[in-house]
Amino acid sequence: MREFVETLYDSYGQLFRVDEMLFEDKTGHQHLVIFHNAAFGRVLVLDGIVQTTERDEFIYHEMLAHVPILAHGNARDVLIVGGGDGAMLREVSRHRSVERIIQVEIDDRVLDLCRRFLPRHSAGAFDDSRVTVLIDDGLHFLQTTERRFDVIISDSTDPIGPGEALFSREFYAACHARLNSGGVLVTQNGVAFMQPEELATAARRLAAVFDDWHFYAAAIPTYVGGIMTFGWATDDAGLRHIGLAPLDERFIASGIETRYYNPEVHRAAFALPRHVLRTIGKQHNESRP
Ligand code: AG3
Repeated sequence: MREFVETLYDSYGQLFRVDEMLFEDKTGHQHLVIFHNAAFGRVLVLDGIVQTTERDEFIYHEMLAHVPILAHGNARDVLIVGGGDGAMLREVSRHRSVERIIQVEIDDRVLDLCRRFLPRHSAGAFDDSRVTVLIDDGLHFLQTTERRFDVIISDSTDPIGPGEALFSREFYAACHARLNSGGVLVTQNGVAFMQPEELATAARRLAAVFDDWHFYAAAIPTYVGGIMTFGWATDDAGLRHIGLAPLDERFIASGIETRYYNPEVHRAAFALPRHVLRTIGKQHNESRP
């Protein structure tokens, strides 16, 4: 393979030059490819869809980890569903105030191969004593565990293949049931311009389960087609409207160095363009509490 063409969309996509093919195989769950590209570094592809690259992964992982944890302000128990490359775990574990992190990943081969070929993603986070990694289906785990969490992060693939269950009403309901009061769920919901139906479906399902829900956004170069939206769901409406002052205070106290996240970006990310609002069935951004 000298070039990789992403197959997510029928009539539009992105092409990478494969400068070095590092690994290609079928795991029990999905087709996995890791290659090197001069512009993006190492690239992980699952079932023909780019999951993460060394160059731009920080945007996605910082926004899915720091926004909920800093908005919450007192997160001790964090659950990561999916995220086998380990970068979400790396960002979550930067919060010294988090006491326990459980990661549930369905595909153990993704974990092993990413530790081997994408070591900068996890950057040692799997060795953190606060971390427990379970190989399980995320929905099954949530429906059977007795644990509760302050923050749940769904770091999934698209709703095709093994990731599909992580976009179901049952999954959102199971997350809701396992959140402590004041807890928050964040989810990966694809590129709004290219995947409006997926987004609209997620909005309806989150709305059916949580008192307060919205989406927030970031542009990630290798999730092509415009801004990606992240789901935000909680029963505590105040979390979404947290002011700059407390965020600044928490962010500084955390001592975390970021490359994308800052409190202004955090707040601004919840301001959605009108076509996205229309897709999720809202009239306005509800940016004032
Ligand atoms: N999971 C999100 C991949 C989304 C790709 N989809 C897309 N472009 N619509 C990434 C896992 C990183 N830890």
